[in-house]
Amino acid sequence: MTVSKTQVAIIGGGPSGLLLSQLLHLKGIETVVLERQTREYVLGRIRAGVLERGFVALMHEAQCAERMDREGEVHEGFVISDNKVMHHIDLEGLTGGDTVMVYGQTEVTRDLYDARERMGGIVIHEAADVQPHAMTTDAPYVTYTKDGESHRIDCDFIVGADGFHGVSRKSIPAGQIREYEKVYPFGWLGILSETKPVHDELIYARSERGFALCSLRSQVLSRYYVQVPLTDKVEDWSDDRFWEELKSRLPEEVAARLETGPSIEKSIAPLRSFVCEPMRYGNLFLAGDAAHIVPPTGAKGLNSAASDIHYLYHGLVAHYAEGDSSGLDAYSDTALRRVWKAQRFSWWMTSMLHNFPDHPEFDQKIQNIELEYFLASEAARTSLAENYVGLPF
Ligand code: FAS
Ligand code: PHB
Repeated sequence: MTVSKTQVAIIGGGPSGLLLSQLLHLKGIETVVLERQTREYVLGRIRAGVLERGFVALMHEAQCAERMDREGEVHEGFVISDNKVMHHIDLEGLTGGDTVMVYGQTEVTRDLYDARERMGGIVIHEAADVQPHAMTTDAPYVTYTKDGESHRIDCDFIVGADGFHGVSRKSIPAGQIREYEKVYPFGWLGILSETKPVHDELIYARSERGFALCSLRSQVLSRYYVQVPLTDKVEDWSDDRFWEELKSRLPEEVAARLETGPSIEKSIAPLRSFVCEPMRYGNLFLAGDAAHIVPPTGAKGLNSAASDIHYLYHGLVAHYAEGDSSGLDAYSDTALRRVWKAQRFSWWMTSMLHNFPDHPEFDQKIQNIELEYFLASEAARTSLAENYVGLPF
């Protein structure tokens, strides 16, 4: 077994782990990132598309924002289509100037990988059997295997940035954490197509046939979703069937100009809300999807990971630079306060825009009037807008 040492061992080479590694590096703090997949596999996953202003600021602080600023699209608003009537949500006007950046998670992750490589970062891919140890001692360590060789990394802190299905949260003794979960009775069927986006802003569509979302990655790459029953399988959905269903959920004038084409990615994601409390166990800190999951309706998944990383980064810098561990000690409570606000918004957007076929009639009536109220009230739209652009860190 080879033994090495670092200051912060990070499990997971997704956006959370890579962003933290990059930020800490710039402050002279050593990290090692252990990722079980190949870089190509990680970059092959199609996920988030909308970045809050806080995430954009962190990418600048990480010196990884150059391509995002060049190729990303700043969006000043989005559209809610309520039974085919379009309502513009003026994010910039309602928040006094705040906007969001449309730039895919795949590109964020690519930029972070490139920066880590450019700056000599240690990212170990295809690290198998990663396991945190001695988490409640002052000498925690992580073991893993690669190419048949066993390795151990001694460290001061371990960060579990290994997503919902990772090993970190599952390594915490059951009695030490509480888990909160809500599973929604439907999923999102998403496709990526090399077509011109149907609208210059995102369209969140509520229709009698179910929810749909029109998004984009660039002016030549579109991302679309439709709500589907949990029983559906991707193979049930030909491209033609997808396009017809999407059109049926959009206003006629939008459907008429929809450019269709072959899907270059097609997948169904289940929707769940999940939070693990606390987000710390001894010297193991959980961040991002390892600690919480939201339905993607409010575009808060990746953006909730960003605020975790912000708090953890500042806590670790204060610890190493000033011997002040108050940020680390407050991390879980501080992160969870913002996580739960993102949970609330994601649950609310999901509850308001999706069809719940098994809901009692009273709930259906409340859902209808909720959207009608929010679209008619400037105060309500302001609340929606300030959550969508991202609450302050
Ligand atoms: P990630 O899951 O991205 O990264 C964790 C990394 O850890 C992975 O690369 C994994 O391979 C690695 N790992 C796991 N176990 C390991 C182990 N034992 N050892 C070593 N490495 C291990 N958010 C949005 O805002 N909008 C969306 O539209 C959206 N769509 C999504 C669709 C899907 C199918 C999923 C799963 C998520 C989606 N999300 C979306 C949320 C998503 O963007 C996450 O919030 C984001 O990936 C969080 O990043 P990480 O915390 O880095 O976790
Ligand atoms: C996406 O572009 O993938 C996307 C955008 C906004 C969301 C969810 C997904 O709320």
